[in-house]
Amino acid sequence: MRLSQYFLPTLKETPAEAQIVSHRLMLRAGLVRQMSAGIYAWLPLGYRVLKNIERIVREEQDASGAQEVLMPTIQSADLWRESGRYDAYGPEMLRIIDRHKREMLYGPTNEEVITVIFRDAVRSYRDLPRNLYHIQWKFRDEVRPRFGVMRGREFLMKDNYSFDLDKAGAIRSYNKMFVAYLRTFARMGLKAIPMRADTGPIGGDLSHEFIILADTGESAVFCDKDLIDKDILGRKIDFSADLQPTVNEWTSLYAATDEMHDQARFEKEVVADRRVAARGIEVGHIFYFGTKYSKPLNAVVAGPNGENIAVEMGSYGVGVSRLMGAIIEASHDANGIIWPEAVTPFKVGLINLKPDDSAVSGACQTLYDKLGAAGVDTLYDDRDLRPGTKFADMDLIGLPWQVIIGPKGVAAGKLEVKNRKTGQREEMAPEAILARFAA
Ligand code: P5A
Repeated sequence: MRLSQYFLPTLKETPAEAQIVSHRLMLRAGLVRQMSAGIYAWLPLGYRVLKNIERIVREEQDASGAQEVLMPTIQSADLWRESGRYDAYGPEMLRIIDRHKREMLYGPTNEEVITVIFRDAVRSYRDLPRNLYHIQWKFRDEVRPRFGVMRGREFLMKDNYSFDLDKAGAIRSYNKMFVAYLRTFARMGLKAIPMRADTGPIGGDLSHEFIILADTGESAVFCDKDLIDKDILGRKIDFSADLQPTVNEWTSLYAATDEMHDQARFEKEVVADRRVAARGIEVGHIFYFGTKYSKPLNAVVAGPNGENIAVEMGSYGVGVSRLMGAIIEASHDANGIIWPEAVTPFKVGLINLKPDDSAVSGACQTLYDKLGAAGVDTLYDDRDLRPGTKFADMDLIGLPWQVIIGPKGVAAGKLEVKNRKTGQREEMAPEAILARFAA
């Protein structure tokens, strides 16, 4: 993509309304624009990142055996009356009346809808277990939408729902999601720590929040430092095997959000120099709630002896749009964003220092074409602007690699490659650059 033709409205000034760094950088780097309180438009650069985050979430869901569906955003109020949550959900629910005076709502979550889809389709225990997910916009009329996409009113969530015959099966499904979540966040370059959590309006008695540590996080959290150092990506995970031992490795170490925290237990279980008291951002939340929805909505299957059994359920959420803010909170410096390679909108930023010099522009064009042919996503800054402006913009938008091309480098046959994260610079021949990034 040529930057001269790209829709990238960066801002020089720091927007006054943005209180935390990720929100400021998302506005300044031209990723999103606020349309109303807590409601955002995604601009080309931001939308590319959102789709990359979504792709990682999807790949890990598919690998765990979950199946993708797409449910509507608008739901009927009657359905929520059946489950008993219509009144209980309160003012966070955006209620809508259609032209026939029917009461509708913009879904804040989908337990009711999926339970009914399942109920109307599945009759026998032989059809269990099932795990269905979708990636869909939600609306919650938060009292205080803030921190940009981190606490929005309209936001993108991956949510899935598991159906099992008994509690043991439901725990197996829960464990699969637990491990899939560890993998999902690790692939985005995040250290997400599962913490015992409160279940709130979703319900149930077993629940973990996945929290990344950040000073600007909304919740106070407490954990064993060993959890921060644990690695999941180095392991081969077999989702058809018993995952309880893996889950136990994480859950046996102390980690709790504010509401669940027990200071005496914390001090007993964790030696002083391993106690972490910090702030965190919740990027995922998983729940086991048994028959809370299947009973009132009558989602039953015939068991092995013909008896009716209400299915055991869990639900699992990832804040897909929130993750963009969370990743920036975890990865930035004074000059701007530093995208992890896994989610970056473009891998390489190519900077032309002298667009009016035909040798320089020729060298840029050749490398740009070759990178494109090799499948390397490249943003080419071919604009007629001062080098200083280009350097600042490229650092601000945070692509992991910069290739800087000027008259000296072209004459010497060596181009400058800069690593955005470390700031390290290398002189490399164009062929070597190509080989490095195409790999
Ligand atoms: C689990 C999936 C649920 O809604 N039902 C379906 C369960 N859980 S949750 O914890 O309420 O939300 C799941 C994740 O969604 C993100 N999230 C938000 N992101 C941005 N703005 C918001 N206002 C918002 N509210 C929730 C969080 O990442 C949360 O973990």
